[in-house]
Amino acid sequence: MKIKSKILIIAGSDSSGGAGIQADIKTVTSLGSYALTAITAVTIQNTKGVKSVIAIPPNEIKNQIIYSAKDIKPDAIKIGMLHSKLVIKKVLESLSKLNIKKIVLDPVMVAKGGAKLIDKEAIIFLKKNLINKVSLITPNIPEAEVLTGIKIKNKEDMIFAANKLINFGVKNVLIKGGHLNTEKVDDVFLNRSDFKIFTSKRFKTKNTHGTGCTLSSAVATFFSCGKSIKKACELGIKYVNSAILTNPNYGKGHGPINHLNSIKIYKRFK
Ligand code: PXL
Repeated sequence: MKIKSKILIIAGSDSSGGAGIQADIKTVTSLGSYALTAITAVTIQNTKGVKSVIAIPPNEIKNQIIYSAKDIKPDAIKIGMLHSKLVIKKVLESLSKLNIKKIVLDPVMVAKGGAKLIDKEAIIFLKKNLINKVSLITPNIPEAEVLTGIKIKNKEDMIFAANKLINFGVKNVLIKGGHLNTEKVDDVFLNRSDFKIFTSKRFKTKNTHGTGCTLSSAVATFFSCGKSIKKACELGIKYVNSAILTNPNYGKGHGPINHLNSIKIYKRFK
């Protein structure tokens, strides 16, 4: 198979392999594209929770981005865990040197078990300086609440919050409804001229670790290949749903999803 596009992933490492940069690389690869990476932090974790977070020096994050992406030019960028204001500053400096238009930001804040992956000062800085410079942001309900100050209890609140984010200067937003206690899952997509609610079946499983990372990487990949941002969201949601449905049930806590759901292995490698 010919490689379709190149994606630069800027995110944290998850040693359990289900979320973070591991989920991102698996997603980009399983959807037929090439992944290059800049690691922002190393988390030590398993399916039961995060044991520790080790920060990579901000300048080294910038160096990873520039040194690799100046050589192999990405078609799109996916940004995940950015834990401090200085890290965000260095990422912004790097982006201004690369001139890549397609950027998807997953405003990662808290891991599944509740561990904080970003500090307060960084959230304020991200809201002011980063969310309006990317193509799309993909907050979940708690992240959308923090970014907007709106308490989100239902679909109408999600739409209200999405509008507020657009008024902040965000180009496209996809608020993911998985955290609401609803029978089906509604994800709200909005920009200045378009609005769409993607409704999915809710799967009864604890194995949803890394769904946010996976979705934003999938959207970045489809977007990089020429799909519209809305279509890329639709296809990304489809990929994640299929990955949840076929999850391998690994570990004793919140297990990973099946990133390989899109892959067929040639007979000659069996
Ligand atoms: O799902 C958010 C997330 C992002 N990045 C890293 C993570 C997690 C959740 O565990 O570990 C590195």
